[in-house]
Amino acid sequence: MTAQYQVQDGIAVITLDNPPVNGLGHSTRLGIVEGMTRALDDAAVKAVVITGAGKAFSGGADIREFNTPKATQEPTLHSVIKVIENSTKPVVAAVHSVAMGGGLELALGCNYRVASKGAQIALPEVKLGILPGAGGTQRLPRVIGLEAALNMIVTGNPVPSEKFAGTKLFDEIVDGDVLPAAIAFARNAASASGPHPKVRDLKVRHENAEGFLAFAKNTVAAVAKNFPAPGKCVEAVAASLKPFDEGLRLEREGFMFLVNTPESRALRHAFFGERAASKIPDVPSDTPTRKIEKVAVIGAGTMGGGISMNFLNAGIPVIVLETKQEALERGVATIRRNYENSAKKGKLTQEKVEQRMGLLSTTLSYDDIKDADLIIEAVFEEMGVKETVFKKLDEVAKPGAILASNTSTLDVNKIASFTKRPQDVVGMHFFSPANVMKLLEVVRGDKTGKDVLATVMQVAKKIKKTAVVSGVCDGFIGNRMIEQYSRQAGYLLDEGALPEQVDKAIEKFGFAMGPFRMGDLAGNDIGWAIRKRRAVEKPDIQYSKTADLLCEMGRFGQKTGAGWYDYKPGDRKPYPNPQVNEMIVQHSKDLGITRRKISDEEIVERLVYALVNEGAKILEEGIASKASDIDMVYLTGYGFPLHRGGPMLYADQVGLFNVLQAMQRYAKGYHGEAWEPAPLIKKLAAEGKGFNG
Ligand code: T1G
Repeated sequence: MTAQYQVQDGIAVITLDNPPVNGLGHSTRLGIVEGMTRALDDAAVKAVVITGAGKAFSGGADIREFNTPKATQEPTLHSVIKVIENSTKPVVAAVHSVAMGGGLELALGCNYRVASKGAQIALPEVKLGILPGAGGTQRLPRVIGLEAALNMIVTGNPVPSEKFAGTKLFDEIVDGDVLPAAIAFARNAASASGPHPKVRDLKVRHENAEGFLAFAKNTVAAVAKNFPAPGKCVEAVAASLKPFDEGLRLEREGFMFLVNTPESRALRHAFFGERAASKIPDVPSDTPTRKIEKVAVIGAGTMGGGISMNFLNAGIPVIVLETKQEALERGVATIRRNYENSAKKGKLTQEKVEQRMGLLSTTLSYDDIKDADLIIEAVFEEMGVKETVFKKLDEVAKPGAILASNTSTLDVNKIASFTKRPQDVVGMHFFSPANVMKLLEVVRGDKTGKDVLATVMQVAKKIKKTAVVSGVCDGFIGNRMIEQYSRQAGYLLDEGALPEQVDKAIEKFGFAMGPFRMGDLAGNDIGWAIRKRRAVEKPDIQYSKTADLLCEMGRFGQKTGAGWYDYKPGDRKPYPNPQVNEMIVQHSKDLGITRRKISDEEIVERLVYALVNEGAKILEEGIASKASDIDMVYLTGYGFPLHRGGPMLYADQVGLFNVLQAMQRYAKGYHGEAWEPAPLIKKLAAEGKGFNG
């Protein structure tokens, strides 16, 4: 049983003990009921206290049980709470550290609640695409009021316990150890005559509930267009104005609807995917890590500056190395300007700006970075330049320093070979703007040490990045897959589509930005240079020539005010350009292609399945160790819609059999060679399985 029972001088203490966060899995729920039964059967026991071992009271229902028989196996959390509410002896929740989701609902089922100051209190179910399913939407409004409860449930955000002082949520809030206080409270309660209060007996009062709820419903509908849960949360909380059992029934209906939605599966997939990404199959979680107390960044350009900010934000000193003083000054000025802009928006205090800038130093000499624990180069993306830098680093960096390259496609093994310490070399591929994008691709060289990987994953968490380990290949995970996506986008133009139709179709699917708007933002000349390099290295890979023709027109994108679209100064809105569209139509003629009407569905299938197919190859080659890693790359680095869960989960939801059918259809069309299905897709489709099990 993952709940302990002991009696302390007439007070029974039930301790949830299901590491890491006392998730209310079936065995824990059983343990609580067994403990309650023992307490009620023992005449010497006058009251009961429920608390949690370790770092949480309870992090809520065990979300790993969702969509498995255990989730609904009795005693369900509802049944556990009913046992507590029917207790003839007072039950006190001793809440510390974290009480979230079902954990808070469990506490709300008790007669009394004592909390330690600073405990994080939340009903975060909405972030998993569901709603509090064990009475939270009915009991929370009864103890903190309709508006405060609705806000907590619709946002899912944690609130420190002391904010609820004076409400019926907590009868006492204590500094320090909550258990002794709760036991004393229970002893007092036991001496008082019953009946002891039940939250369900309280009434929700609001002077204009109807008006408030109508406003809330409209507000939520406006911002949650891809997610059904927030709207259902409003409906469930509105039911708290009805008799308790009716409200509970309506809450249950809402929960059962949401838990089976694809959006909830996507959100739960992302929740676990984020955590699973930090686990590297052959790197034990107790691998010793190196201390990182001083970071050096080589290059004060856009990437170097953004990279530096991540460490400054985490309170880690950074020294930036450049070759010219004016480059250093420009870089530092950009960093300061970014912080000042955040301060102007109220996101940062001026004191914090100065504190972070105070951690930044600069130099023109490699000698000044020799004591850095981690050195990240963000210099020009050309192997010769990398070679010069890493040979120099090999000379000056102290033994044990981690030498990281921010390269976005170059061979990290080759870069490591420029040093006598390949075990200390790793790729840390940040995404622009590096101080904003959450994704960090950690590129593992053949010789990269396991402790180096463990250290970089630890540092990534500290600088609030979602780190995903990639093997060495051209483009690692994200860029290798986007290559195939871009190829299909170009082919669609050759066959009959125009940029605006392609972008609109995939943005309707949920992407933040379609391929042509993205090209204009990133710079079409970057892809142009890569295609020229590829033409030499991989002549068999064909692309639509339209992107090259566009660059030959000097239309590099927003930076030149014109790309696939036109742009007006100060306006990032894309305006279709007749000459570009004429060029595309003319190119089809030059190819002898009779342009055809292409459906939005085909556009979405070809762009997304191109990602899926390449992702499957990346999995087969071991470049990525799990499908959820690929999904995390796309959710955090490429604007893939969160409500779809990432390309690999989306393919699972469509069904790999159907994905394969579509790919085989496209294989008969224009440049069908691009649709050779990855063997893994054929295998899983034949077995009726998905990438994520
Ligand atoms: N179930 C199962 N595992 C969980 C879990 C949960 N609820 N919460 C966390 N974990 C795992 C997590 O995967 C990781 O595992 C480890 O615990 C540490 O997590 C009926 C139905 C609690 C604030 O949404 O917000 O109750 O990677 O790295 O930073 O209405 O975890 O170590 O193997 O995040 O200290 C509602 C989700 C559930 C809370 C701790 N509850 N969790 O943060 O550690 S639905 C939640 C969190 C529900 C009821 C409904 C955080 C945390 P591993 P961590 P942390």
